[in-house]
Amino acid sequence: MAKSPSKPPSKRDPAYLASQTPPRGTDSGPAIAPPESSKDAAAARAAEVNAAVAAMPFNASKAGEHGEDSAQSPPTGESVDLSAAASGSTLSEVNASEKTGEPPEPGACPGSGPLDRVRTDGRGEALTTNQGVPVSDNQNSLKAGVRGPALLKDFILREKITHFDHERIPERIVHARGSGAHGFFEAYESLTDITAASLFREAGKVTPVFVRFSTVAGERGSKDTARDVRGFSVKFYTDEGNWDLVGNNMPVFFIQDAMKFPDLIHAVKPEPHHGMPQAASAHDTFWDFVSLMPESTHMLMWQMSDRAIPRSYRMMQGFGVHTFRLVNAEGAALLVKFHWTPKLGTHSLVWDEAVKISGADPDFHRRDLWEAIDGGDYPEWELGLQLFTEEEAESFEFDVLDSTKLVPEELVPVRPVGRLVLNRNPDNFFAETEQVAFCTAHVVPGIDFTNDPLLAGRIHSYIDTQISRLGGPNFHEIPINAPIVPVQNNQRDGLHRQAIHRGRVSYEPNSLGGGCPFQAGTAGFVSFPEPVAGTELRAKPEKFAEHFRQATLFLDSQTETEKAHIAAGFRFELSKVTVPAIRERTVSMLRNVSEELAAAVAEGLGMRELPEPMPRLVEASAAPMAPSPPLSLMFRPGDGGVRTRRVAILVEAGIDAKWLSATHDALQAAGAGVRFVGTRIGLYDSLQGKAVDADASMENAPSVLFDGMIVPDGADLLAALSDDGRSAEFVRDQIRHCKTILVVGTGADLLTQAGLPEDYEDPGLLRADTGDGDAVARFIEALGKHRHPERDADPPIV
Ligand code: HDE
Repeated sequence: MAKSPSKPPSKRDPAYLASQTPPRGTDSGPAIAPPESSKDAAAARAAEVNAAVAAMPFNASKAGEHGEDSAQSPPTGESVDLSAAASGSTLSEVNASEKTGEPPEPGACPGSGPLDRVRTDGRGEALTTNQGVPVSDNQNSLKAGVRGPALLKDFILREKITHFDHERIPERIVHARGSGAHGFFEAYESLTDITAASLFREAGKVTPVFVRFSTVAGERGSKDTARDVRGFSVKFYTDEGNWDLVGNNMPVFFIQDAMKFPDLIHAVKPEPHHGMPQAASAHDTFWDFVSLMPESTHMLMWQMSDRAIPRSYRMMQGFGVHTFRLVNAEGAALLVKFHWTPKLGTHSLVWDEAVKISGADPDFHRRDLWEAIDGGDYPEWELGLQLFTEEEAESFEFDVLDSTKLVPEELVPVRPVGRLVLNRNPDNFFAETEQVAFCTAHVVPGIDFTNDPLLAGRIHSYIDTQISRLGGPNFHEIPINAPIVPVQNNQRDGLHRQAIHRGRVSYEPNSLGGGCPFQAGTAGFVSFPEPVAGTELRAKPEKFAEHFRQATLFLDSQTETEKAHIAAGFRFELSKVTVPAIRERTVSMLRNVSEELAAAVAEGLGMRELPEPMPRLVEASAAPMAPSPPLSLMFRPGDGGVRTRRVAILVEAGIDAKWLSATHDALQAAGAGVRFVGTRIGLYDSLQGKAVDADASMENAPSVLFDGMIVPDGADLLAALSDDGRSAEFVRDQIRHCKTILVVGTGADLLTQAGLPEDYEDPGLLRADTGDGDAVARFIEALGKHRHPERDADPPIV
């Protein structure tokens, strides 16, 4: 709110003075301010500052600081327009140089601009030191004679080595392994009736985002395909500041209270005595902990399911997990759960495949995301909201503040409100993906918290962890973290400060700085006025004590194949446990979810008898919850297309080049990524005489890296492939992992070599002759199904 300074009374008028010295000092000063019309720059500044200060004879905002009403409509702070001279640190700022530049425009904050302000490009440039000194020789250190000692004064060598010595920063304590990309969020419609959040203000509104996907337990260099929860963090750079939705690919969590998070993570991380296993929950300490924490049962169902081994980051859902609150401009609020739904559908790996991929390509998910975006296949998700009132929440049989529970879609449908598209890979992994700092405390007007006790701990933890990870309190200034709107406040100093704040005011209220930056009042973030009353205590609400009904709901909502994979997941993990009593305790917990599941796991572990069911805190109610189909991975098959699906065509000498290029072109036209896989890479003579160039080999690109494969026709080709034992193995893994296989003519022989009975059939196994014009179309259709559960068997058929 700008207003003009009022005129001082006449006896204070400089005209009243006989004489005065110009105000030059940084201490002491005259009794009467100099005239505003003064030609002397210092005097004019003193006059303007005095007038601005006089314009605020008292703090007019004070009256608005008290009482409940003012909490909901805090006053906007007073402010006065000041010239550059009056608001600056020094009159000498007019002496611009190539380094200082000109004084800024009012409100300037270049640290918040687009990233091009820091993007660096070395094209056509010579090498320099960090001080910009051109480097004449980047090969040799400075020595006394060619065989003489290196000299301490070699500042170029020392700068280079010193910087190198400090290139690493601490990795994230959880979610250390991850990959990120830029993109945008586009709102489908105006949600102003529900939330004041500016990103939902109108249909078509576009907000830039940075998204990071991650695993939880592994270290920064660990494999991508570990069985684990995946992080799904979205930083929205809204025009009212940054909003971070830091979610996971599963809608529930292991624990209910932040107090238990360090225990959970200590249990799942490599065991402290020998530092093993890496990126795996299949070990004693994890199962010891979770089997003593029955509230984790529901999450364990998700974690043992194929959700924990996604095919791609692009093919998994995301969830905000906690119940949040949306608040509109009138202050009316609704509770909300956030859902991300991938356009490509939800698809997963199978365990044997995930294990092999982790050897073949530990960067499997990182590569997949990067290649899809670079290839123009921009991954897309739809944001959905489950909206409900406090009264509705009261009526649910579970507590919406309990993060081990989800709100079934049958109870509250998911309303689609916008789409997220990732269309820009980062330029620099460290500067962007590694340094991005997500934080659940980063909310914007219109989005608020609830009292979920897990969320409370997160609101503290994320900022706190960045301070040690990113080296101080100014991590918000790192370009990837800076908002796109100006940052204006009185926080100052600290390690690595980038902003150079003009002026001498770093407090509020002030009048010396014209009151700026002033408090935004109702235009700012106003916390939702949730009534709070209660006794200080450490306890949980009663409804938190029910631990098994939603675990059963999840299991009952799965297809038979998914159920079998869940049982196999428990079997594998518990088989890695060394202490039988931990296995037994876990199985006793599973008896409260499903007798069938507990029996299957016990059988798989060779247990002779089932342990007693774990005592429940709440008696099982008679009727289980009705299955919720959206909880199955199969519920979202995607559009059935094959875009970005990877197909291997085996090649060897004697390949029919004409057939090969027609097949390749048809697959590529459908959007699939095709590789010619030979027994080695390089050139092979085709039937037509011309060479075919294999860009991959069975050694460098094994079968697990492909969603489907084709074995071409040809006696010579078959003979050459059959000489290499890896050919049958290549086919065997495709069979075992229920992938789409097309064998043309003699190619069928490799199926037999892989151990498949000759009369075996299923919808994913296609046989054709070279002349069969329909074969590729049938292959593409089958490939669109992702996988063929009809072939799934435990133990596998080959
Ligand atoms: Fe996190 N979590 N977390 N978490 N979390 C971190 O913050 C924490 C929780 C999640 O891509 C850390 O910047 C506590 C639930 C993701 O950079 C740390 C609690 C959910 C990421 C932290 C939780 C998550 C993190 C480590 C219990 C799903 C990766 C580095 C009170 C909704 C963000 C960092 C990225 C990262 C603490 C529980 C998701 C230590 C204390 C529940 C996706 O601050």
